[in-house]
Amino acid sequence: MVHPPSDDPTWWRDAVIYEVYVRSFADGDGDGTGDLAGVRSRLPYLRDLGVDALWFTPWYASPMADGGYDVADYRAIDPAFGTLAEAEALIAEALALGIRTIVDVVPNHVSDRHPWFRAALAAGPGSPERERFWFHPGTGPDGAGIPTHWESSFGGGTWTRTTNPDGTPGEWYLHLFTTQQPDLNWTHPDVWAEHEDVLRFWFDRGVAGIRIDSAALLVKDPALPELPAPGTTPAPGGHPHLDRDELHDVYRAWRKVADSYPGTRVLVGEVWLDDAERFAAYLRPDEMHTAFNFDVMAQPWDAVALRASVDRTLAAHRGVGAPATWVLSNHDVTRPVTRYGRADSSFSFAAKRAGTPTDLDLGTRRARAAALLTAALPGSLYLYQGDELGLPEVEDLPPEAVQDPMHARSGGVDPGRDGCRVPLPWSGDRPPYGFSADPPGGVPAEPWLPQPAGWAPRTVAAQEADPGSMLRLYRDALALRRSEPGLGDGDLRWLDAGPGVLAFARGDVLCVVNLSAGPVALPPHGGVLLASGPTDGAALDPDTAAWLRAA
Ligand code: TEU
Repeated sequence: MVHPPSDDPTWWRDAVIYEVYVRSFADGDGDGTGDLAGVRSRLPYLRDLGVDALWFTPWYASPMADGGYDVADYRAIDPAFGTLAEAEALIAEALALGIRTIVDVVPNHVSDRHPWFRAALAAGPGSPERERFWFHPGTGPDGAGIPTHWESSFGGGTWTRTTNPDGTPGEWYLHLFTTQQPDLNWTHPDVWAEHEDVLRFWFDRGVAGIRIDSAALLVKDPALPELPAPGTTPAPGGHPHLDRDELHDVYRAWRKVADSYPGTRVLVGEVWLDDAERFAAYLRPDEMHTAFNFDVMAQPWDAVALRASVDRTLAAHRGVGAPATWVLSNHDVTRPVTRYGRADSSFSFAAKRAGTPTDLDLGTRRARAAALLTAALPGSLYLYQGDELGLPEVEDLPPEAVQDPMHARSGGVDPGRDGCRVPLPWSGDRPPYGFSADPPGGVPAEPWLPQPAGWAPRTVAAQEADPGSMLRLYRDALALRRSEPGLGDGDLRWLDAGPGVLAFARGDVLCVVNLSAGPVALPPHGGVLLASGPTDGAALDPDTAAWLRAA
């Protein structure tokens, strides 16, 4: 069934957006790394799943020091993934199947192999080339002290010292992430002009949106002050490198670029902020269209916490007229079936709970219920590849296979994020489970991260044949979401269903989620539309959700 994208200017307000982590989606040339040929070969799968748009994590030329979030050239596709011509073909083919494309732009930093950074290193201290970055002398008589004690969210410090052409130690440069990701200076006009041009480059190629990486980090206090003391909160907008007020001018300029194109081209921000009002400020009508709402993802499987999070989210968005987004996971966080099977099922980077026991059957039941909960909430929905297959986090990757820099930078303490990036299983009963096509006359290379034994029941082929599978649940849910006028954008009305139960009405669809320890009676209804587990229509088991026709 083809759903051509309408020219509806509000398409993004209720879109279902599927995140493609290109390296791990499908490998068309058999070298063990996912690529654009692989995605093109699997477009019918994405159409049948029922998604409206694809968000591609960075597919640009990159040394892959951070899985492509270290971009060396925004106007070229990394050779491991394919060519620009293939990207253009992919965008067109997806659109012909009714699927829009969103690309990822990483404005906080570039790769240390980017021509600007190479030129800056070559040109030396005091040069105009260095002004596009944050080069700074060190402290102390020999300049050996770091300019600030800011901490990287990847572990370790945020400054690396350069070496002068004569071999003596030189200036330091700022990188909030890895050493290979120097931060750009957003007070520099070149940085503004270059990014607006990159947006145009991709809008000209037909993309419908831009995902903005680390969107609240770009602007730094030029005085480079130390961080506020632990436990103290800086004045709003006054943190040295997070959520500074000047950021809003950047996104107003980007919005003008987006609005200059026909069809509605959208900006989606990756904005990690605890303060819902500060978060919503990025969604004012002349800034971004939407941003990832990580608040619900961070909550444990608990009715009170989840309801409070939904209410907080909806209230903050209402204030700016933007639709909420619902996000259960992405390529940075622990897979939901693993998270929800733990005694503490909340998520935070600081306390990644690898190694703590999980009950995957319980986690899977809850992740199924969470899928129906989030798909019924008002706004747009994000789905990370593999969650529709109920893949667990792979927590026993051999340390030598792990590539995520978070692992090495933490001295091996943080497991890193590769456990949710293992290549998808498509078919068959052993690795590579159809992930890699056979290269001409040969057998495929090993996948870039090893896939576990025992994933045969989790392949797409196995799940297509199983009416009780996660894949079939997602397909059914997304089809209903499309056909039910009450779902998608709009408002919700909470129903009183007793402690431990979330229940709300969306038009004439009711969503009931049982997070309590025992079965609960369903409210009066006119039929079960879909349920995440068995139900007789009268009661709902624990950790189960149902969509009902209102009575
Ligand atoms: O993630 C941003 C990111 O990891 C931080 O904002 C982090 O979440 C925060 O500090 C938590 O405290 C994006 C990408 O999604 C990720 O894959 C990249 O590694 C990162 O940016 C750097 O580009």
